[in-house]
Amino acid sequence: MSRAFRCLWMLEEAGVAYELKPVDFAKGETKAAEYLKLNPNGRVPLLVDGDLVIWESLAINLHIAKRYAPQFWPSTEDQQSLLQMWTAWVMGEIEGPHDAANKAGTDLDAKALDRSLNALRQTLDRGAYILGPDFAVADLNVASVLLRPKTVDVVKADPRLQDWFERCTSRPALAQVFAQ
Ligand SMILES: N[C@@H](CCC(=O)N[C@@H](CS)C(=O)NCC(=O)O)C(=O)O
Repeated sequence: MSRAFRCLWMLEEAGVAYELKPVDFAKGETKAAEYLKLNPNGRVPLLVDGDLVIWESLAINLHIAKRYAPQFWPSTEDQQSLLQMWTAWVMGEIEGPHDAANKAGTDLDAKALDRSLNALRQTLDRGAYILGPDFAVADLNVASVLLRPKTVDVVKADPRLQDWFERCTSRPALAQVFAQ
């Protein structure tokens, strides 16, 4: 029940073997000295992959896709730049206001969210998925941020967005994560 599910989803899509080490932030385990050495932000998720220690859920996903799942990684530099754009967009435009509303204990501004989602509508007018005809890490990153209680209703209110969202979130790899 944390943003770690995003990375588990990516790992399942990639079909790569991994070991899940639960860290209970409610019990302060992310603020323990040993954990802070790995992630000075004191947050989950965190991935250790050989010598690489990487945090930030969506950056972790870019790493997993790039290293282990070429089928989900864009083949051209331009597409890779667009992938970075969508990842930055969903963090700044969608997750940022969501977290701010959570912290303030207020409702999310659904109208503002709906306006932000115009960017997604526009790109989905051109293809079945964000960067083209196939599901890829851009879709996983964007859908996984939208898969939050306050945003999901706004997404599902629009049939075009809902169709893409359902295709992403009904993937067996995500079901596998929730079955764990
Ligand atoms: N931008 C970070 C946010 C990480 C984050 O806020 N994680 C939460 C759990 S979903 C956490 O560890 N909270 C514990 C805390 O802030 O003390 C990411 O996407 O990885």
